[in-house]
Amino acid sequence: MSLLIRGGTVVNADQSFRADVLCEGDKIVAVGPDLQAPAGARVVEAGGAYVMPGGIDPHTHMQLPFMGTTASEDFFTGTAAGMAGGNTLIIDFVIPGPNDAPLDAFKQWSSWAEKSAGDYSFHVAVTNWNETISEQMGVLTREHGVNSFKHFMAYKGALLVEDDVLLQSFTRCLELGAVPSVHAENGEVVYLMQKSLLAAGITGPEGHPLSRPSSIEAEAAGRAITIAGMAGSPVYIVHVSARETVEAIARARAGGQRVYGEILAQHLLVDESVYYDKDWKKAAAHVMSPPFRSKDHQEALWAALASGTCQTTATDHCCFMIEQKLMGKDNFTGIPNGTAGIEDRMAVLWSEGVRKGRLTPNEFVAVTSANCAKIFNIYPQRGVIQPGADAALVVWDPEASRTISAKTHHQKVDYNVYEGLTVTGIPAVTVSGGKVVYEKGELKVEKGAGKYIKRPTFPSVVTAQTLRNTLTAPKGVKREPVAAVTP
Ligand code: URQ
Ligand code: ZN
Ligand code: ZN
Repeated sequence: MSLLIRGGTVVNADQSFRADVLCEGDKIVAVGPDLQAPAGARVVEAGGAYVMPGGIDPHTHMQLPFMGTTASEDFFTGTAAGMAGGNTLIIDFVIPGPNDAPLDAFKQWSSWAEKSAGDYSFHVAVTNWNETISEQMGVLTREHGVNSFKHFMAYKGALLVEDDVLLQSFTRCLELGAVPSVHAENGEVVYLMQKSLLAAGITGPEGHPLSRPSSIEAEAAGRAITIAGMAGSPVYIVHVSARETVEAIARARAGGQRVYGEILAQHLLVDESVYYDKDWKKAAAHVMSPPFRSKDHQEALWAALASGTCQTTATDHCCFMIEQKLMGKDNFTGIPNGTAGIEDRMAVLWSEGVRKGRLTPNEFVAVTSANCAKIFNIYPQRGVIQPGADAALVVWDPEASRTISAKTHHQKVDYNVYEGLTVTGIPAVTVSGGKVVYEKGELKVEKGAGKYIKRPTFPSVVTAQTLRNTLTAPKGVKREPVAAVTP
């Protein structure tokens, strides 16, 4: 099946140029001016719109079992909603329980993901430490195309791992050529803060941000960066939400450490005032971790993207219906943490970022697709429009507008943190697997059409770091054996 996207302007992270794009099967085969459409080809007239690599969302949790319930969005509806927003790949999280074997959990998530409409990949969480886990991390990298492992420093009693696990797992990641990532919040302090807030009678959603201020995110991020420095591994900080965390990453990067930062589109626009809404349901709908912060953090996050201190954007798409949020109606610590965003991330970033001069169109491609592809080692298969790349792209209409609402979105959740926001710059056509899966506002998806995308490990990072470690290792001192002290 041939597909010719004609008359558009290709926008990659490094350059923009007028060109047609020809796809054969699930690959881009030609990019250039005045391409001929093969007989029987489907032709999409881009009419001057932008042709960009499909978005990659490196942080989603489809149908995640969490806090006594299960996220309402599944792999079919979630990947479909993402493609309605121009996103053509998710990297979701396999999260074994502390006593589960990672391989068993990987098989479980893989079976859930078989229904995906769009392409998917998996990070695997390390929620405990022992020989089996270390060994199975190797099997996951060698046999299953996993090259990234997640560590929660939050959620005491559920997912939290201590510093000793971080050091051992980061060291193992370096050995394997894999990227360790962290959810950086000091879970011990959060736990105690939650208890004292409840004891003081604060049980509403406003207790959530009060229990996890930006300082305990920055502290945990700094700790993870220090431990990665000891291990000699890279480290990827997910959902950076605070100015202090951006500063910690900038300091480490200035010192030559391989530290990456991810920013959620929600944290760029939504602020902590939502938690003080008189309507409990509206306040609870916004409970996620890290929480939404005061507005002054938002400029630091935009600057982090424009300056390259943080490289990727994501959504942490983890949906719970209002009915589920009511589990915490008498105690904010019972409100399942998570919000939606996969359908709106790219339009929000274009409308609030590019149109307001915070990002160039090329930087937009970098932070929504190319940088993620590079960090997780699937570039140029993904993240660029060029021959040989996957035919996973979006025809972007920079002048079209829509108003975001839970009443019209494709996400399986009954509220939207961007409710009522009008965005300018939206997908006209989304292509996945070389097929048109979204056009004229309509999804044309097929359950199970999504493919699992393997991500190879990074031997180069290992070699470079090992070399640096040996070069900087202190020389040993030759000493005479010390005679035992005679009593
Ligand atoms: O912490 C996460 O990333 C998961 C459990 C989603 N929930 C959230 O509040 N971010
Ligand atoms: Zn998290
Ligand atoms: Zn998450």
